[in-house]
Amino acid sequence: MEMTLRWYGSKFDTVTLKQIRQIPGVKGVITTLYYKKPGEVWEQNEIRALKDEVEAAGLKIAGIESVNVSDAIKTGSPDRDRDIEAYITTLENLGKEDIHLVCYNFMPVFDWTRTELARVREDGSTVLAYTQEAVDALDPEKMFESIAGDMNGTVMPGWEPERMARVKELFGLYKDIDDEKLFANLKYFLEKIMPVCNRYDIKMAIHPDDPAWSVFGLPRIIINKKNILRMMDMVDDVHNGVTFCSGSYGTSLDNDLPDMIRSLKGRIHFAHVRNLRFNSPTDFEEAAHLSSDGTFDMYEIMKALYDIGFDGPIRPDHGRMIWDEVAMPGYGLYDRALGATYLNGLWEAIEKSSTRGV
Ligand SMILES: [Mn+2]
Repeated sequence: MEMTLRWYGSKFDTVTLKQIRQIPGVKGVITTLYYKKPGEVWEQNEIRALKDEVEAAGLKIAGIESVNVSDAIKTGSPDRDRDIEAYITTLENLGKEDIHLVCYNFMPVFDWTRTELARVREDGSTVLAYTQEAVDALDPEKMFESIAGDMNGTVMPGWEPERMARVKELFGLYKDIDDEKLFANLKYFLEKIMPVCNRYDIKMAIHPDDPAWSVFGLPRIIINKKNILRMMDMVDDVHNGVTFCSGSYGTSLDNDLPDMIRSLKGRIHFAHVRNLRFNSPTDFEEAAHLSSDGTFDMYEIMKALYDIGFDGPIRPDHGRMIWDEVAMPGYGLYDRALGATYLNGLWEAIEKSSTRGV
């Protein structure tokens, strides 16, 4: 595996490339053109400029997170072919710049959903948290307002103010979309982009829905082993793959994470590894990466990735806010650096004990 850190670009991120370069073992970033709207083409010169900036800092672009998929594609509206054409051009331009991994998601209306962005833990750190009770009590149109004040002046992916101003309209677009239609629209999209992915060897890595169940009555399909295997089968091409995000699949305690990893051998192109602590099955908070701080056995997760021969980029995911850092919730430097170091330590131990037969 290749340890990386997500980076939003110098205009949007509080963390610098220099800081990332100084985290032991981190050689690459997972980045994006954060200002691009779904449906817009990423021009090759824009990608090149981003690449030059990353390389000048002694790092490489290990992959893109994300090239966002438009609502027209997700809902299968008449405009979708135009947006798919733009997506294909973007993939072509990424391929020409030697970038071979693209993370994306197929979540309707909301990206990942949390009800608190700064829950205070017993050690004074703050974390993102979710309670189903809070969601049930909330008007979805007020969701944005309820969390906007906690973003520390940043714009969180999927929670752009201009998008959230259209929430009512977005709900309208999805009113006739159920799980089956969403699966069909995903299949249509994947079949259209597979030729360009094959031509440039671009691995598409779908990010799971978070949380892994329906919120506000919207369909959610990338949530469990059954559905993700269905997706792998419906477009059976190695370039149709998965971002294995332990924190997102892990929101459902029915998901056996190491078992899911083993069942996706050869199709996991990117891994997000983080821990959650469950206070009840419907109340979880994002813990430190360390196994004992949360609910997941992080050794078993890393061991499963090792056992299937995972060799793609991996990154620590949302971190706690610690040491008085002010950053995008989940995306500060300090706790993610601790996470990277811990995951590197687990990997080294697994690798050495496997190859030495101890
Ligand atoms: Mn993730």
